[in-house]
Amino acid sequence: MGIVKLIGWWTVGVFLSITTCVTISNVLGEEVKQTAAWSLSPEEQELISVTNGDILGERDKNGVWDFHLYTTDGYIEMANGELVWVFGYTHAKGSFKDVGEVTTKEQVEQLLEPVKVPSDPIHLFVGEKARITLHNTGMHCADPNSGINHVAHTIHFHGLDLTPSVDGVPSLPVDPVLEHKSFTYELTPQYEGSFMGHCHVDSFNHILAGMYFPIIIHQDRTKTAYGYKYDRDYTLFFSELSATANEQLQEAGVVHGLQDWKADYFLINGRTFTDNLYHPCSVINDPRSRIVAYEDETVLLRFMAIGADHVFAIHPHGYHMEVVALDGRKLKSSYEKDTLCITSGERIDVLVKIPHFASQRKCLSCNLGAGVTIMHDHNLRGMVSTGKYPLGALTIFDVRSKEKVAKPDVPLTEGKPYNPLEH
Ligand SMILES: [Cu+2]
Repeated sequence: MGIVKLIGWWTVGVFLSITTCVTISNVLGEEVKQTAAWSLSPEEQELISVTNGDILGERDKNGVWDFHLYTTDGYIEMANGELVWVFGYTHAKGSFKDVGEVTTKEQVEQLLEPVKVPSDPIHLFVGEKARITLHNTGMHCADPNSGINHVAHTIHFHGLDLTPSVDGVPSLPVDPVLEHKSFTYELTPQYEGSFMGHCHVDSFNHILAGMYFPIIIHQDRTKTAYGYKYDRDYTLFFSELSATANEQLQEAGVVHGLQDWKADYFLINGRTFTDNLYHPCSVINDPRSRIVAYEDETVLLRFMAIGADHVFAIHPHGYHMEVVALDGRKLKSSYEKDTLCITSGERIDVLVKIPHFASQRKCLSCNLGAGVTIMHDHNLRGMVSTGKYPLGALTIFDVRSKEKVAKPDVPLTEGKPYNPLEH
């Protein structure tokens, strides 16, 4: 009962009757369309399956992976309708290609994807060299008199064991990337695992304003991590965001009383849950964050977190998680948890084994059948954004029965014709 109280009976009902039928099919349809639009080669298509649909860098004739990241600012829309000014990394539309130096707001809008928090993951491979070029396009939506204009940025590759020249700490020994300048970081990953990139200039303000992204390093082209096989792979980045502090940076360039910094939003992959299940900005309408899996499958979840002081306590209903790696290193022996604390800078990789459910019962918050269960921050501060509950770090396991896949010609009991995009 306590579980149901957490999100309310109304939400339970709507979950079961609407979400899995309508909203999810729309999102999956969009994913397929997007992949088609990229016109990928068969090899690239295979890699996209390893990266769970995330786009890859370009590969030059010597096999070196090439990424071009651009720093810029802009607005992200939250599920409560608020537009929050952020700055962070982005890339060319639909790719990590080099589109030259970008210096004006018009060029940003024409050539680059809108800024996201966190920005898109970078996928690398062990032993394969990567060149990551950072371009600083400047700020384009800040007050002309704000001190945030013209600031420099870097990329710190958090968790990678690298030489100081590519460590991204300003002037140790490489100067940060000034406005309208660029710098190329070259590295060859040694270890597979889950890592993150973030700016290291004025770190408190730049990171918390939005300058961070996941880095996933694969051992090979198969769906394995740390020697474990998995069927599906989700990266869930938990973070804090203060619209109030960001607004002060946008207007003045300094945050007044930094010791009182407080998160207005607690995010999973840049979004909050909201009781409007149709809202396109909700965490469960993000295919990167809604955990879709079928019976008998093994799901790899890569948790990572960044923030000022919040400790997220990740709690999935209906499943225990097998912790297989901490901070990008395989554990000598795995262990099981159903509540996992994670704080700024940490990465925790877990496997969730979805049982073969004998029944077709749909159930919220129990493991009696395929269906929807929630996973949320049990440190309940993280379930309250802008003073409202449950506007916070909550997503769902959307577990589907294999029976429906095995019999595509049999209409579902709801009377709808079978649509592979829906199931
Ligand atoms: Cu920066």
